Amino acid sequence: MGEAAGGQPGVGRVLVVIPTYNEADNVADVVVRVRRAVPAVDVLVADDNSPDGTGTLAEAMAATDGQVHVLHRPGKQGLGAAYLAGFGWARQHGYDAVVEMDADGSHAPEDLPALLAAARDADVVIGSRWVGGARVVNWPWRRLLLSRCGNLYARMALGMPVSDATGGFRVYRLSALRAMRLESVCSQGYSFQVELSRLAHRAGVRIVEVPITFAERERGASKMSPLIVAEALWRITTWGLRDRRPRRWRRGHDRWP
Ligand SMILES: Nc1nc2c(ncn2[C@@H]2O[C@H](COP(=O)(O)OP(=O)(O)OP(=O)(O)O)[C@@H](O)[C@H]2O)c(=O)[nH]1
Ligand SMILES: [Mg+2]
Repeated sequence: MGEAAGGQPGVGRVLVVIPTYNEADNVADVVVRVRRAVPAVDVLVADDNSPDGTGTLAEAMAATDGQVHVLHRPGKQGLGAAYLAGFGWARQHGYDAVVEMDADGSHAPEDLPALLAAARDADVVIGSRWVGGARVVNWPWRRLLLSRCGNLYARMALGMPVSDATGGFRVYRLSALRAMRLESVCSQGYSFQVELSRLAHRAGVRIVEVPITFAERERGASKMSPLIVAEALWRITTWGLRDRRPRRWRRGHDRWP
């Protein structure tokens, strides 16, 4: 696996997992920028058989760069399923940490060195839009409001000291993912990020937030939908109610580890 064999100091071998669905206009740019920003990391594009040929483009990059890999999945199954498959691939291939990152340019690969530096003293690093020093560029006010309110609700309902529980630019140590018991994960859309924040908090792993510059996607179509927002609201409410119940009422996998 090329330079990645040596890995990141204090973190080990890192795999950047980039889920894609119809990101033909973005995938090459983001992969090149990741490889340039941190040459030692490997990249896995987890593509859900995008009709626009994103998977084929990623395959072409993999053919010329031994640190780029592609996981072809049979069809669109949601962000959560693509990430779980990517995490499984990382475990099988002996990585020590995974990075979650969108393909649409919203997450700047140039912020990756700061996230990986923070991972030296943490199990989970969240690239945060809502801590001091962060910037959100070109987001319409409706999206800003949705993100601020969604995060406020998640923090209150779940009692988590996390400012950006919905953000999808993160580093997880594999040891943390093991402690978080991902077998119980049920989210399809971006409530996946909230669900993993909750599992990390409950597992008691070290979580730190690092400010990032987040930008609105410039090319390609968003996969955000009212259904995804509804799923997040519904799940956060359910988890919040469940977490408040006395421990003896909870079913098996919901007990504290
Ligand atoms: N493999 C896979 N990737 C997906 C799926 N849905 C979304 N993605 C990818 O997940 C990342 C985030 O999706 P976006 O559409 O940008 O969603 P978002 O960032 O919440 O919404 P915007 O702010 O509107 O961009 C992108 O890289 C998408 O291509 C899916 O079903 N399967
Ligand atoms: Mg996006």
